[in-house]
Amino acid sequence: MSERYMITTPIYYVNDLPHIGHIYTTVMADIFARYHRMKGEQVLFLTGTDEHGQKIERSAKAKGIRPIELADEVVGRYHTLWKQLEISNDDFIRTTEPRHEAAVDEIIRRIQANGDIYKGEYTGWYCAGCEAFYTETQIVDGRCPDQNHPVELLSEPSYFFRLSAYQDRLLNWYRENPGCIRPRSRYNEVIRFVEGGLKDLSISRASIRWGVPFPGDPGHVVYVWLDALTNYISALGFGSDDDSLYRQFWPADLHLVGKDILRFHCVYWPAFLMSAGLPLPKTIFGHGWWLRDEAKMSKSAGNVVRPDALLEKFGPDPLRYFLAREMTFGADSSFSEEAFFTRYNTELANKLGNLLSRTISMTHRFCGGVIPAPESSGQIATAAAAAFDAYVKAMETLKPERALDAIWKWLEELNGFIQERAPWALAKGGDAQRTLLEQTLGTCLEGLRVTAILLAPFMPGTAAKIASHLAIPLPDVFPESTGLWGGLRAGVALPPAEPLFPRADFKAYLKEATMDETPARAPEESSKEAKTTNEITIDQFAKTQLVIGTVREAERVPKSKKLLRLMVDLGEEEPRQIVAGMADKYEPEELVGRQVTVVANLKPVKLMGVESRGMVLAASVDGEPFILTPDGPVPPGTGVR
Ligand code: ME8
Repeated sequence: MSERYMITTPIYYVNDLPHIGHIYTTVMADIFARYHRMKGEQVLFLTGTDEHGQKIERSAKAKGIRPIELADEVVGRYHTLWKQLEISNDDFIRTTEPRHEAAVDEIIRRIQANGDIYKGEYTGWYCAGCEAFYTETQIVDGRCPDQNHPVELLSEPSYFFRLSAYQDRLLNWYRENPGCIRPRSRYNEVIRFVEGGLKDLSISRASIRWGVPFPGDPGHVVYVWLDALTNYISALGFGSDDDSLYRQFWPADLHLVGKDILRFHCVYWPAFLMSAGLPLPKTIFGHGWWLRDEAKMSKSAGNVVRPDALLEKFGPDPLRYFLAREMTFGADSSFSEEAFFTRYNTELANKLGNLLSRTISMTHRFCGGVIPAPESSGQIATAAAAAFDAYVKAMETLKPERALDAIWKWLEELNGFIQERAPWALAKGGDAQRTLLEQTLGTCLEGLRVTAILLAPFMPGTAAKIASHLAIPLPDVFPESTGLWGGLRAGVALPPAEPLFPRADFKAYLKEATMDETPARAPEESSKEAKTTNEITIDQFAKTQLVIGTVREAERVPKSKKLLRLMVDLGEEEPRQIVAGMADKYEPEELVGRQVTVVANLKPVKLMGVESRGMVLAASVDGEPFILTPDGPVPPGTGVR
């Protein structure tokens, strides 16, 4: 029987559409769920929505619809978004479902049977306009926070939970289980709070209608947090005839929540469970907040980032990657689109994407597109095992950003290995260098296969794409660290490479995002217009001298990140010096011997002080150059018609 692992997100309120904050918690939970599935464990990953209470009642009223209609609409948005983001939740619980109400009923009956519920008076600031109670901290200058109505101090009958009786038991639980609240700073924070003393908690409201009726007293509804927290067991069938999932999966291994709701999860929830005689969750992790301009991103602050534009442009993986990479799990972090583009271009496009496309294109050029066998052991195989061990250690200690660090460190090694071996130079060494060349490229391809396995929980679509580029499926389960290396299928033909992460232009994105009513014009449309207004005759075209040349020398232009100085043989007496902006993508050594298409009669210009007498043509995919090479070798100077 494999181990079982249960992970949850908070259930989100349906009075707001999801934003980056909600996405973050759910993506991180998904990464851990996928990681544990790949460990061969039986995973139950739960998310859902919190649909009862005053907030929802009021939001629906403001829209002139019933609360359940509002809930249905927002739940639809959540389902679509989780699908777009490849969230692999096993269940989605809604607090308005009968299975949930049955569990709330059952937990309250158990708490009641334990003598922890009594009837008393709830006193709060009542707003007649909203028909709602507010707490002292919510009211502003004697008025309600949302509508600015006057409020008055009123009491209503309420059921109370004897939270005060649980202070010592909670403190004992924290002390005996130092890993029950993570990270450590939050653990200390909760202990300090509980040491300060606990008051009994009002767990029913007579003034609200939208909720679960209080067992035995339908004039009250259950307090929204007791209702909501019970989702973690109602989804498992607790309180129903079939509670097999509850027996199999409870207690949860990890409740992942934002630090805003730590107290509910670390104080109220364990106390309710203790009173009901149920096991307590193993770990509650309170992660930090995404901030915007130093403030917590939230609907009420009006500073939320919605994911739509980024998801539409990039698909799920770059956003999943960015969220996991940019934030230290547990700490706060500022969200900025600029940081997203920077990571995307420098890490995903330039490093990972480029490594894959270079390795595959060299395999096509130097090995006829057939996968060569990797080295069976050696520096790179050892580094792969070390990266895997570091990655596992980081994931097991809830440090996902360190797991990504381990992957990047490993990719740097792989990159360094290619540079050192220089397959483009080995390719010129004839038969003597053949074996080394093949082993080098095989090792790089195998390294990329290992990378895909490690990336799978973070970027499932990208991992699958890399695997299909390498013509081999990803394993469902991590191999043992000793069996990680060597799964590549030598002798199999490689499909042609497609760019994994085309470079993205932040300025263009901003321009599009800020174009108000006018929808951004699709690139085909604008080029259509260019065609009709900028037509040229064949004679005009003939004025451009296009010729094929062979690169004889290549080096970086000093102090420039982008420019390469090429000496290109155009069949003339002397090779031509041409400066090309390709250093992001191509190593100088890779280009030597390669045939390129050149505009030969361009007026000379100086670039970074170096004269350029012509231009090397390349297809440009979002700024990433793809050199145009003839279909087969031709004599230097051959014209292009
Ligand atoms: O609190 N940064 O629901 P909610 C990071 N229904 N995470 C954020 C965030 C931000 N700026 N903003 C929101 C509720 N989150 C209750 C929960 S559970 C039994 C009931 C995430 O819709 C984070 O996980 O307000 C936070 O805890 C949660 O969304 C709050 O979602």
